[in-house]
Amino acid sequence: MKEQEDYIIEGGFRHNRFTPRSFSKEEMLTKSQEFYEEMKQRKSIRFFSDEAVDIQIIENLIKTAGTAPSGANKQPWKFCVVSNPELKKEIRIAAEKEEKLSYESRMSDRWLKDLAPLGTDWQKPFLEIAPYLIIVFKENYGLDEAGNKTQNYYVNESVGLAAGFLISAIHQAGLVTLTHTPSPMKFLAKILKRPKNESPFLLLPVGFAAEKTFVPSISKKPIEEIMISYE
Ligand code: IYR
Repeated sequence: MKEQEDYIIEGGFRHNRFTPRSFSKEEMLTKSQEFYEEMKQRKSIRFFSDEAVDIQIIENLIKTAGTAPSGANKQPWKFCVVSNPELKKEIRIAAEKEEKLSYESRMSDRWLKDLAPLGTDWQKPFLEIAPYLIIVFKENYGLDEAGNKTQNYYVNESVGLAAGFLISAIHQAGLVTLTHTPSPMKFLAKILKRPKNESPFLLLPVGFAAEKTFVPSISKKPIEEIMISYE
């Protein structure tokens, strides 16, 4: 019997043999159903407990986010993991300053009305209470060792995908989060001393929900509304 090659060379570049995972039709149906059942339990949580979380879990979550696809595999993301209480406090103060202005004068009446069912306001105590804040940064361009600019591609799409992987991993690990976007959020780059090629993308407090947490009674659109079939 001829040995299968582990890799080939295509256009001068190595391509490794891909070993597909193989499941029966029944297993695939069960797995897809179970994954859906698991993911539909995910809720955005705004009330956190201060219970500690093992940093190894956080590292696994970020490794998972780092497996996301990205334009030309540039992986134009950075994940700042903040557990330092002084830094968390500084972030809370800066975020609440912007959010207060937004809620009181920058957001339209229509926007405030759309947000009403979520029960949000400018106060963000979770920024100090959650054991970790993961601040996702996008790299608008890269910098090589010599400090020269390199090109990144589809940066928003790529970082959005990585953030989706991260949120799914957080949920799968039994933790909770909130996709928080203080606006404007330039203060995060300053507080965290990020280089000029990076801008803040999303802030995720990560931890456990506070005891007796309530979440908005909102629902997701049914399949008929989101899937359009072309047979
Ligand atoms: N950034 C604000 C406001 C806000 C905006 C949207 I759109 C939301 O879905 C939720 C909140 C805040 O974090 O409160």
